[in-house]
Amino acid sequence: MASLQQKMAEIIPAMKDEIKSLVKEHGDKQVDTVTLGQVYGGMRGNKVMVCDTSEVPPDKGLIIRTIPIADLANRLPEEIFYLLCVGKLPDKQDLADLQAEYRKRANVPDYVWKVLEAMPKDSHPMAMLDTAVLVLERESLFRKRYTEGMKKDEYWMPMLEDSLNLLAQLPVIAAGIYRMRFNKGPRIAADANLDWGGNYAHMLGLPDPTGNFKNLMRLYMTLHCDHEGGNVSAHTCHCVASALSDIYYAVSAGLNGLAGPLHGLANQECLDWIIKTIKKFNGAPTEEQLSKFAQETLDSGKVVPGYGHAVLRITDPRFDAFLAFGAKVCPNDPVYQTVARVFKVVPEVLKQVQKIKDPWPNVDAASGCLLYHFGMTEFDYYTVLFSVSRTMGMASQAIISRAWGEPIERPKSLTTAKFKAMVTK
Ligand code: CMX
Repeated sequence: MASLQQKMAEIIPAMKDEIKSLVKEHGDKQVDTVTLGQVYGGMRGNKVMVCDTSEVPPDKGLIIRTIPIADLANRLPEEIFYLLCVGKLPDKQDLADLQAEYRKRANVPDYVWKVLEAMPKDSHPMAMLDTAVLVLERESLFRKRYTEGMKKDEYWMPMLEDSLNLLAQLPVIAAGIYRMRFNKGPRIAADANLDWGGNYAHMLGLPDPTGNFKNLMRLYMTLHCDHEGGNVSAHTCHCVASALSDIYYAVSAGLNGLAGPLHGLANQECLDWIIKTIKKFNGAPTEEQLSKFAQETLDSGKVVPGYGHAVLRITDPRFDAFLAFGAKVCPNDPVYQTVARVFKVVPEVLKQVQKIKDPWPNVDAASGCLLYHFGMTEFDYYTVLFSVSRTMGMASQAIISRAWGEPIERPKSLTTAKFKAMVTK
């Protein structure tokens, strides 16, 4: 057994005992109340899920286990996956072992490419990625072992094996989709000397004479890894996995949610918005012009993409990390400068709209301009990058849920007539 599997095997029994006795001793205690407004308002703020990999306090932003994301920005994504699963950062040997596991498992079956090639040429890259993950379900060790009658205590082990296989293959598939969908030429083979994020950048095939595109990919993969349990992709993955569906079914479902414009697709919308302003004003717009353009966007009934959040009430620390990276590598790029200028004016515009609870930028507001700087101008692809990273969070959450034996999710729904009767009697 390799070290991640070993480490998880060491910590899981205590975690299970803790949850079991917590629920046994305090299972009848109230932890939240639900208002009718929340029922009709997307369950915003209802504390009804468990997620031990990360949390997002509204005034702090993402914390992985106990470490704020800002303190992890220089870590490799492999280290982050280990941290998500185990609760501690890996040492040098643990990291090398995990990287070796990824290398060993990175071969993508031929039938995946055949299915992708058969899809219409103008398919959205997210539809291609989600399809590829679903097609790979054929490989699921969990499903095989479950059919053979494995014991409940062992469920998490093939979930971890499947997750490692999926994570090893995702950058290969995602880079292949980029090259196929945007006519970039044949697929590029992995470089055995590179780390997971660096290899993804390498296989995308964009020119990278300084190595900074690889650094951006490492940062990108680290920053997007997880965002607690209630966001659409994590929640969907969680719900599907609770039926004991394997990780391929569950992650593919979660990624379908990430493809929505109010969630992961916002990064492509955001850069589109920025480029539109640059085109409209023939170059990087002034603060006054941006302020006016933001107001026009609101007046036309659209959202300003990249701003606002269902949970956060501060500037997203992941946005800060991207902005700091841009200040180092491309401070004079007009698209980067526009993003930085938008940050100065848009919160003030959004603050004037009473209903908007969070006028601050989220992660999607800054990532696109950096991709654009390095020559990745195909906006439709951006959410695929987000997906490769977010699979770490979805997979680690699913492995942990299966390890403590989380039951199938089944909240209760009522008709509007029943709710009406409840609140008006
Ligand atoms: N521009 C315009 N209006 C906005 C807004 C924005 N950036 N952010 C919120 N609002 C509006 C909402 O649309 C909502 O209007 P209605 O009541 O008319 O429907 C109102 O303000 C209240 O919304 P809220 O409670 O502040 O925010 P929600 O929790 O409902 O929504 C989010 C959160 C992210 C969907 C919303 O802020 C938004 O649409 N932002 C732009 C899209 C975006 O950047 N999404 C990416 C989020 C990060 C991610 O998940 O990847």
